[in-house]
Amino acid sequence: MTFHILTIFPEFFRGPFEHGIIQRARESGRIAIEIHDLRGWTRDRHRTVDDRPFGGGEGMVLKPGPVFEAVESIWPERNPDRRVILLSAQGRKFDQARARELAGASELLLICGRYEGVDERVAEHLADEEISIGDFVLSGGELAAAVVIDAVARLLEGVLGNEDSAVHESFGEDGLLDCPQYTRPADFRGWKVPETLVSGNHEEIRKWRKQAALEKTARLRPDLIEDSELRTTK
Ligand code: 9D3
Repeated sequence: MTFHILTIFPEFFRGPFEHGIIQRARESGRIAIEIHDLRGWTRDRHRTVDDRPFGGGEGMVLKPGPVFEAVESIWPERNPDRRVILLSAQGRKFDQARARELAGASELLLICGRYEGVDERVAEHLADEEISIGDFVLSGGELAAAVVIDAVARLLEGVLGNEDSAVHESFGEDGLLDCPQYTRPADFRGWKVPETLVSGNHEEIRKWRKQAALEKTARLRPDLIEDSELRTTK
């Protein structure tokens, strides 16, 4: 899959995709990430990408012109497998289900919002969807774009090694968090690894893990328990 990022901070992405699983996926050609500088589609001497909001108010708004021209030149032809996503604080909240859906596209183009916002005509007439990564305020869409790309890329065929299948992750099959994990030493500063895990009894280990996952989910993410009960009783 090819991911395109449209941003006024192309240097921002020097770091995030140059490590680990994403780096390996790029090297093997399973994914490509192209960074596009929005200022490349401005026409004035100052390469202006923002302007004051109609109706007054604080801050600046990303102008529609350069954004439309950029998308239309990156993709002269649109088709349903090429999805344009606007990252904005007003978007629909991103989750694993949305990541799975986006993983079905052939190419994604992520527009990173900045300033106080993006001219609404981008959301209405250019983007296929508007996505937020959660209910907190970021300074722009760049970190959010990196989050979306990471979550989508690891769902693609061949991106994860087979010892690490995406099917078995939290928010996978049962909608619960993963069970707690431990490694050596078995006694660290007097805190011991649960007896069952070192017992070698695989049936007991399986039961312990299921129970521990349930307890941890109930404690940290009660919302997930309610959702999974809703699913199983319907
Ligand atoms: C809270 C009122 N406004 C800020 C003074 C609105 C606002 C505008 C622009 C808040 C954040 C931003 C910049 N954020 C993003 O572009 C953004 C974002 C986010 O802030 N939170 C979660 N996901 C995303 S995706 C893009």
